Amino acid sequence: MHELVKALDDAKHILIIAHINPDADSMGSALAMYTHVLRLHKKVTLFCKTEKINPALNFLPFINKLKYNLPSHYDLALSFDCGAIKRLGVDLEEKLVNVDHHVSNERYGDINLIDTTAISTTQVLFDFFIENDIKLNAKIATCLYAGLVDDSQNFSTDKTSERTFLMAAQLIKSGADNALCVKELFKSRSLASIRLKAKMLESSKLACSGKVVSTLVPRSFFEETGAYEVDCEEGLHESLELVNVEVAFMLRYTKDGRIKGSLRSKNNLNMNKIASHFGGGGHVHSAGFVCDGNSLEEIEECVIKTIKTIL
Ligand SMILES: [Mn+2]
Repeated sequence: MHELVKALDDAKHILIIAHINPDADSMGSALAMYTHVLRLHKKVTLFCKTEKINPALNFLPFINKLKYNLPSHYDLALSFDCGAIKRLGVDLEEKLVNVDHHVSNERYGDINLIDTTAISTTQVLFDFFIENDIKLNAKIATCLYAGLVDDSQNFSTDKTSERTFLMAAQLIKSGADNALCVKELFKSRSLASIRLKAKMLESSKLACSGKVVSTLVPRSFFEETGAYEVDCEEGLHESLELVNVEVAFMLRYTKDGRIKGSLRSKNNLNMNKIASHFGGGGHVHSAGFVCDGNSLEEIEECVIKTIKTIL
């Protein structure tokens, strides 16, 4: 029997955790497992440290069950899509299962279900369900599909492969709602988010003979537009589409005054390596970090210097 199947069998109260500022992959995989555990008639708690999650995720089944405080007792915890344990935002004492696909994963779990070749954490979980004859229902399929479609950017990233489409086909067959996922994750936006993107693109600068584009996002951009933090992702993705650009990065302040960097690349330029230089990590094409600095400009200079070493 798979060690995770046994752990789920043995547990009485299961804690399911999505990482800080969860995306559709983290929340989708967490909710797919949540839905499965409900079928096992076990006590289950869904937890995330972030209280204001991206409203685009509100369509996911059972998202209304999300709790922001840890239960006083549980005997098994599972984390989803979280490469570094500090991104869970809590200290855990019980047995921990780490389900993920980041190359930078720290293998912090008592059980580590990690496949760095998977395009999404929902793909890691999908494989686990299939290999262990765990039946998918429409709710589970939609949750898994949400992570797949979001991490592959609607089937457009370099990692998109036959395996991606085979999984998609099987999920659709099981009742996944493609139209709903695509509408909520890619085709719904606020005017505030479009105004934020305009400001971002206006302030973007090219470096390294046009191979690098950097965008600094001061707090005032959010205040002036009313956009959410998560809304700046799209401007970053679009800046990577510029001809000749191979690396796009963005810097902004976190709520506690630190500096958050997000890096995206083409041509297999390793962003995990750049992010790890600043104490972060992630994937080859997509990585991030949080560091301290006097200004966005100061960190921008350091990041460009570090990127130059791999161009
Ligand atoms: Mn992911």
